[in-house]
Amino acid sequence: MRLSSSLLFVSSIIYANGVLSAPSPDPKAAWVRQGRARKAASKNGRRWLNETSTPPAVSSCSGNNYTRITAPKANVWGGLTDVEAASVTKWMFAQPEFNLTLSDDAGEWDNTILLVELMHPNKTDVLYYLDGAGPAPPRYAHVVLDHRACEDPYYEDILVGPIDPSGVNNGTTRWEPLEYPYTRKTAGRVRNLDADADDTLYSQWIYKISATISDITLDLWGGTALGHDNDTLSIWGIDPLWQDDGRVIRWDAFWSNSVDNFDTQTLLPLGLYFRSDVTGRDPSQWKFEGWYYNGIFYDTTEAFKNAYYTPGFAKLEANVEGDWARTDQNGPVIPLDTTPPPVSIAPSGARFSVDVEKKWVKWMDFEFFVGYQRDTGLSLWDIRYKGERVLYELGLQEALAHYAGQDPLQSGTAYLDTYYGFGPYAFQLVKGYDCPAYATYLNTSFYVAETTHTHLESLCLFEYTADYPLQRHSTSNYVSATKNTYFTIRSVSTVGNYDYMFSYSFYMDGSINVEVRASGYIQSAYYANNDEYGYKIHDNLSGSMHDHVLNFKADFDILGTNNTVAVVNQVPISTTYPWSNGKARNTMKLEKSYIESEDQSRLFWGPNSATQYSVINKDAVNQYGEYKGYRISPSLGAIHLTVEESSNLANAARWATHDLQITRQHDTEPRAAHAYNNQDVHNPPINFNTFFNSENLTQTDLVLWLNLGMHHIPHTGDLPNTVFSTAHAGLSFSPLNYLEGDPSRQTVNQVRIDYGDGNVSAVETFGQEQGSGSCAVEYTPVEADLWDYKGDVVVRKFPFDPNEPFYETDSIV
Ligand SMILES: *[C@@H]1O[C@H](CO)[C@@H](O)[C@H](O)[C@H]1NC(C)=O
Ligand SMILES: *[C@@H]1O[C@H](CO)[C@@H](O)[C@H](O)[C@H]1NC(C)=O
Ligand SMILES: *[C@@H]1O[C@H](CO)[C@@H](O)[C@H](O)[C@H]1NC(C)=O
Ligand SMILES: *[C@@H]1O[C@H](CO)[C@@H](O)[C@H](O)[C@H]1NC(C)=O
Ligand SMILES: *[C@@H]1O[C@H](CO)[C@@H](O)[C@H](O)[C@H]1NC(C)=O
Ligand SMILES: *[C@@H]1O[C@H](CO)[C@@H](O)[C@H](O)[C@H]1NC(C)=O
Ligand SMILES: *[C@@H]1O[C@H](CO)[C@@H](O)[C@H](O)[C@H]1NC(C)=O
Ligand SMILES: *[C@@H]1O[C@H](CO)[C@@H](O)[C@H](O)[C@H]1NC(C)=O
Ligand SMILES: *[C@@H]1O[C@H](CO)[C@@H](O)[C@H](O)[C@H]1NC(C)=O
Ligand SMILES: *[C@@H]1O[C@H](CO)[C@@H](O)[C@H](O)[C@H]1NC(C)=O
Ligand SMILES: *[C@@H]1O[C@H](CO)[C@@H](O)[C@H](O)[C@H]1NC(C)=O
Ligand SMILES: [Cu+2]
Repeated sequence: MRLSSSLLFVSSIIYANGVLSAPSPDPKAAWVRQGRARKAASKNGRRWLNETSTPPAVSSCSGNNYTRITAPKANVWGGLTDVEAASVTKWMFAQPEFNLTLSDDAGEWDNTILLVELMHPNKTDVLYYLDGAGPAPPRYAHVVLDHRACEDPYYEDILVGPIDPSGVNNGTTRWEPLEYPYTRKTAGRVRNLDADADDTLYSQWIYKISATISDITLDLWGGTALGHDNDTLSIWGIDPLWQDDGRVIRWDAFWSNSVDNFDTQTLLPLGLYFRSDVTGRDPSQWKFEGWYYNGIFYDTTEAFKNAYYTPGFAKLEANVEGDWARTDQNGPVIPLDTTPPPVSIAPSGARFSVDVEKKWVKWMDFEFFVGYQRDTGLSLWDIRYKGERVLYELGLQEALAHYAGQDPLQSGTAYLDTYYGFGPYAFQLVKGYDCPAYATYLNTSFYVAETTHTHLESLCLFEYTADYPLQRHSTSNYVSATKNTYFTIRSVSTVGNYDYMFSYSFYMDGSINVEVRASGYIQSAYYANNDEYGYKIHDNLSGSMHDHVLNFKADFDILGTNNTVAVVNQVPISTTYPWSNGKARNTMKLEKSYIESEDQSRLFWGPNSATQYSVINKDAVNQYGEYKGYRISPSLGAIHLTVEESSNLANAARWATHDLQITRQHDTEPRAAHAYNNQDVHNPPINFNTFFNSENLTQTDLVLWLNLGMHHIPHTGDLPNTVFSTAHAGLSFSPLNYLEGDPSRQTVNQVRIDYGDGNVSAVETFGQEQGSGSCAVEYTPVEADLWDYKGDVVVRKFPFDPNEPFYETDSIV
């Protein structure tokens, strides 16, 4: 669910301001509404930062004692400074052509700024800066405007700059439409379907329809959805809206409200749906188009009512909240479960180094910059291993949750989550639960409605020692084993009902893992007639099958930018050998080839894991004549979308059709998807298909686009929440003939025990420091410092007000 109201904080602000809490298809507009509501909210309950300024206690076991370092170069992906963001915002308001209204004051027919963030510079310029003698690339802001003061509302991406360190410069700063990173060439503009059906008008529309059958909703479920505070039902619907034949069609459904603070609504479908044609901004032109109930479509309310009041009409039962839907402890306590489980500690504190300001991290032989954006959240840049760049860029591009079902709501749901954004929903992490308590936590920031929100401690960095060794070997006279200590950077984004955990991990053998896990509430379906689309998981509930597909960009640079993708296939053969007496031997061999061009670069992992793909550099040959490279392997859940030619998505998610896709790097193709692809699915701002135009992929700069995900068929174990243990997907990048041997031999965190005749003759620990790093462990099983959990810090940018930060947490409800 991305659309419904609930009892969370945001909707209470909206209620407080008297704005309807109805289905918001538009989170960016929701920000605007919140902006408008902010004054009301501040009266009751805004917490100022100065009220809770107790510094968190830092124990010596904490990861907070990482070594402070200074990055050798600027972080050109690190975001705008407060001064830059404030000056760009001020400059925007000074340009008459934008006709901007402050978000706090804006209505549905005013132009506002939705986003001000750093525009990533072109790779060409960055490499010149990082590797050559070039200057730091000039800084530009990416600004997104919401043009609503017109009949045909549209979003507009523009570029503003260059920006001096002290802010925009009145003399040299210009703006221009941002077009080059998008495949659609319409001056950075895409229509705004959300303004078409703006919230207030749309709420009025659905409640008017709901009112025509309130006799039925009262009879079936004892409640109504009329936009009143005492509603016990909610109405919300599909995303994206249907966009065929020049019409904009919505399907909406009735849901039971949760009866407490638990976010249970997506488990409470009621099985009644209605269709509206909401084309255009004039509600007098909108059309109600019918009801769908228990397998029958009624094209008028009259037809539905006639049927309903005909004796024998089958009335379906409601799904209602109970403990089955709540996440608190439930069921008999398991013996010994009340005693604290084992925990990991870091006896030497943090064994890594961070430049907090430039967001540059070094652990063992790895180093990288951290980037952060509204659409895609965390990304890693200039990842180097042993001083050599391995990846220029690694990060999420888009996340799709494509549902299917007999009913129009499930069938019409195909969330493209960067529309909502991963940046704004990466909340403060829970110490000791989301990450080890000793982890280092960093803040992230994003722009919304003339303010910058900061999510405190929303990135965590930590080392962890796995419960299995990286290496071991036993003989009759010695045993050798190596600790498997790795380093992880992690964030969690809660996009509506679902929580996505992203982890990038680095290992002593030179490998890098990308993992995504999903938890939170499923979006379920009404059970009736849906058994081909899910399991029955509660009284009247279907799990509602769906595919999660998450696209990652991996811009490899193996010992330079000129790389090639090698394919090594293991194949069964029957062949004779000079020594086989002319008799065929049934055996296997390797077939080696290369991906030559973009005509053959949209790939699947292949059956039986028999195909190995790697990025190699043909100009980097090792001492044995093999090409140096990194192998790309799925560890679990490397999938693509099951649906072919999706009716919901058309061209909006062409990246989802394969497992692994390779293109030639272009500064004009920085991202696989655009946050507004769902606004025009037939002609989206970025159509990934158009990246493939037969370009040669031999020894050139390559980008890999890799899909991870889950074919999720929720079962009873998904209630109340999906669990991270099974909803898990991962990829591994590992050195291939890249180094002379296994680099993990360098670690001293290994042991060799010589033994014989029942006696140990030697224990070799290779210089591990005995007795050092013994911090005082004061372990408090029920973590007292969880009381430090705070939420977002907000700083106003226009007017710029750096000295009055306040707390305010927003979620999609
Ligand atoms: C904190 O700052 C706000 C804004 O400046 C002010 O209204 C409030 O009174 C301050 N609170 C305390 C406890 O000083
Ligand atoms: C630009 O110049 C005008 C007048 O010279 C000044 O009022 C304004 O504050 C300047 N804007 C910025 C962003 O510096
Ligand atoms: C500017 O926006 C306002 C609404 O905020 C609108 O009434 C007005 O017509 C717009 N002006 C122009 C020149 O488009
Ligand atoms: C980035 O590269 C594109 C394509 O070459 C070019 O159009 C654009 O102006 C460049 N952007 C900057 C900020 O240099
Ligand atoms: C719900 O609220 C509406 C409007 O405030 C009121 O007319 C109605 O009687 C209330 N219904 C119930 C069941 O309390
Ligand atoms: C971190 O704390 C541990 C334990 O007190 C200490 O051994 C280590 O030297 C500290 N590291 C840094 C970088 O200060
Ligand atoms: C995170 O933000 C808080 C509040 O602004 C600040 O005190 C803290 O130093 C920041 N942490 C880091 C690591 O920058
Ligand atoms: C719905 O749940 C009720 C019990 O709450 C049960 O009696 C009924 O059979 C269920 N309906 C279906 C279609 O399974
Ligand atoms: C990459 O290869 C092209 C031609 O194949 C060559 O012109 C270019 O110099 C190479 N680039 C690098 C960085 O070696
Ligand atoms: C790609 O370029 C390489 C090197 O220039 C060349 O040998 C090869 O034939 C080209 N491949 C295709 C499919 O054009
Ligand atoms: C272990 O070594 C000691 C002397 O080094 C010897 O006396 C003893 O027999 C050995 N133990 C076994 C079980 O062989
Ligand atoms: Cu799922």
